[in-house]
Amino acid sequence: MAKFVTMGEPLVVFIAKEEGLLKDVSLFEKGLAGAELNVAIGLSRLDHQVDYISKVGADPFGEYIKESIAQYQIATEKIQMVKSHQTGFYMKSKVASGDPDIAYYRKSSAASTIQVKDVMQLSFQNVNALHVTGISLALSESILQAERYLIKEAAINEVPIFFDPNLRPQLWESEEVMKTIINEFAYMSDYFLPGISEAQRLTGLQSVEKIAQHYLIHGTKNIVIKLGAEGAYFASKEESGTIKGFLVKEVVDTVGAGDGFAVGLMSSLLEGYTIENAVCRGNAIGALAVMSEGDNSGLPSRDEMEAYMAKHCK
Ligand code: KDG
Repeated sequence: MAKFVTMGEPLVVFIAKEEGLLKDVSLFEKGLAGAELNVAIGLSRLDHQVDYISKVGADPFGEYIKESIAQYQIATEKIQMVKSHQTGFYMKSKVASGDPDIAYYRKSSAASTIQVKDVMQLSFQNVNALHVTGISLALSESILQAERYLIKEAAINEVPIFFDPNLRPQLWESEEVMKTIINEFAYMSDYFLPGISEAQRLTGLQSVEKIAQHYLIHGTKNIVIKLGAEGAYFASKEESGTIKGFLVKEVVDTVGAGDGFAVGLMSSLLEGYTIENAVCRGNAIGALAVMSEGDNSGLPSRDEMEAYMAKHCK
């Protein structure tokens, strides 16, 4: 099994149990969230090893996150608990269709204080892949520098970099800064995993072929563009193609679908499967993720994943 490294902000999520505006909802369920943590949980459910680097506050949310992570068999040694800053959280509405409303409470959170010195001891020996998302890049200058340090070290050590832009415009100071920094990381990545609307926003281009060409010319080695229910398009200098998506009868919650896709794609590639299988596994886990309301509660075990994929993937 492979060893992955990821770094980011874990959040507590309060999931509305009734429809309506967040300000009006009184019943919420507590859960674990954070894009990189969702990915770590998904990989660990498939029996891969994950080093998750983060910081939480020395508060009840931080304790809840650390204890829950340990239950998923994810190592917690690289999660620091600090007294100086609090753990972030967010609220998520319940909707009949489309994306839910969200409200963040994460400014100056503990994770936003991650800095280069927190990751300098990390060894890339025996690491098989680095996972990075655009959410961390938006949190603060210090975590941005730490992510830059990680991708440079990964490149030096020839460890493949998987980068999901996870655009969160509300976390960035401006659209221009967001596009510039996200594209800087995209051009350095071995696998860049945008959704189609994210890729269009980042490049101003419309078709998957033109978008792929743009990134491949700028240095991205492989691009996989998520097309929602349509599946996903992949391209490298050598090959390209589209892999059909899975039919989901009832979408419960779209948050976390992209993380599920990343889990499927990365785990399959690192297990030695083809890009076609990897994209199909990504589509499968993305579909499973939207069928449940938690940000990571739909991520499958290996048996569940295999049973679901059997009907559709080669
Ligand atoms: O990808 C899912 C994440 O969006 C969610 O778990 C919360 O990390 C989060 C964020 O910043 O939106």
